Amino acid sequence: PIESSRKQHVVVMAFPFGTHAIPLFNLVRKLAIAIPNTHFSFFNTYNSNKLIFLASNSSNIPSNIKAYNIGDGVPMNNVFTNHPIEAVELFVKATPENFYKGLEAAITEIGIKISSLITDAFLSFAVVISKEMNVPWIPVWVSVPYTFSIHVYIDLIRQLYENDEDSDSGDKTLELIPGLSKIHIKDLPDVILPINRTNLEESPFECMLSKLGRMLPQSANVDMNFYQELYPIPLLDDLKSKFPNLLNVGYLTLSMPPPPPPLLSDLDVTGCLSWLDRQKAMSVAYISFGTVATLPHNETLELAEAVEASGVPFLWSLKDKWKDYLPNGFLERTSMQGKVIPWAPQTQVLAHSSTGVFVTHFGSNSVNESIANGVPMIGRPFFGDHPVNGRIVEEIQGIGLRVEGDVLTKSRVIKSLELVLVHEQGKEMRKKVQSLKEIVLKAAGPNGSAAKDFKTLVEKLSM
Ligand code: U2F
Repeated sequence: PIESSRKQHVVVMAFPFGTHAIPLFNLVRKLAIAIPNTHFSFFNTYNSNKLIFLASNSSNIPSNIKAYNIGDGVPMNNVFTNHPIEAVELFVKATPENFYKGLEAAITEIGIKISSLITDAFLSFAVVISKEMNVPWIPVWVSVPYTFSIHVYIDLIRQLYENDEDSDSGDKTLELIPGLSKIHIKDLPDVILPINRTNLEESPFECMLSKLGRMLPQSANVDMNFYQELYPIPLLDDLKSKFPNLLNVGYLTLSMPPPPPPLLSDLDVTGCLSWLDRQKAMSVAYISFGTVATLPHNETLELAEAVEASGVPFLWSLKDKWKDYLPNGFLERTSMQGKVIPWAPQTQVLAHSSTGVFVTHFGSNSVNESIANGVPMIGRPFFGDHPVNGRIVEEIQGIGLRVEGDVLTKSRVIKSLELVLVHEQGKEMRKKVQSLKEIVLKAAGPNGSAAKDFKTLVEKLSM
């Protein structure tokens, strides 16, 4: 055994898609620093581990974390179609056997019995592993607590709405669920209600997610990528009554409080931060649709035309392979107005005083980062939790708007940009998001609720 002086052995299992593994890893890194005599085995696929370790500069990784690559389920010589969910389905089919293999390797190598199992909450089979090993299961919910609650209530929601054939049933709201009365049926992730999707048979991934509502209550603790102070009271009370050990450890893709400004040379490979330095305060539209969604060709055209016609300075994170979707001559014509870059240092961009609005897909981490930096949003949701997040931003928090019909057109984008950047309504949104930022800063401070909940987690793991 290589680590015999270490007392505890925490096994961590990641979900290697979207921006799930990074927040989980950031939590584990904080834990490893807080409990140096505990060993952390981090299981994730090779590709996702590669991304994390590139992003976090290996010298910053505590020595009591060891990463293991587990199988991604992709057959040899597999040719992917262009559908992002394909890799997810192959991975899910390979679970839990791929994780069991990792477990065997880690137990042999580390030589210490496992004391706790922390996993991405999506991995619902973890409850079985935790029972076999007689250790507590601690799921981490990366999305917002509202979607957590939707999964907890999946059976009730299905019972009430599954066979609802009313033509306006999508507009009904989840009145019966505490704190969710503004969420519409049509906002729900596809997996919740089969009427929302075209294929009636559940795929392996959907099957895994469908089980969550029954598995999560068997966990020891649930950790949220969220702050207790941001919940509507009915949602918090309800979840606390069902999950007395609910912990809100704060936004996990951000260092809170924010670190001092980075050395530009480290981060600003594209020059976007120094470009932002030259723009007027709160004038720039930052555009990014996250790591998974692809904006359709026609909407890319409409968005580009809108941005150009509006004259609003813009910074657009757009992968090189999608640049061909831009209108002819767009890059040349707008070279003084904005910048298109393949990847942005998003948290620094949102923290910059020139950024005035975030045009987003409403991915959970993006929304968190926008709130933490007090930036209002214009959103175009795609799938999963995006529509719920958009509803919260627009109707519950009032800190942004969802583009009409969830589809970008030139006129809708121009109208939305004007509304947020110029009109009184936009100023209201900014005020509200600024006050949420203040709440977050306080909650994330040394005496805030997130530090308290983190300490509780550390104590549980050290027992
Ligand atoms: C999946 O979401 P995504 O990965 O598409 O989106 P986010 O949760 O918003 O996370 C994107 C992250 O990538 C970073 C950004 C976020 O931390 O700061 N980023 C960046 O640094 N530079 C760029 O140019 C672009 C992005 C999924 F689609 C959603 O449904 C889920 O809500 C989400 C979390 O579960 O995972």
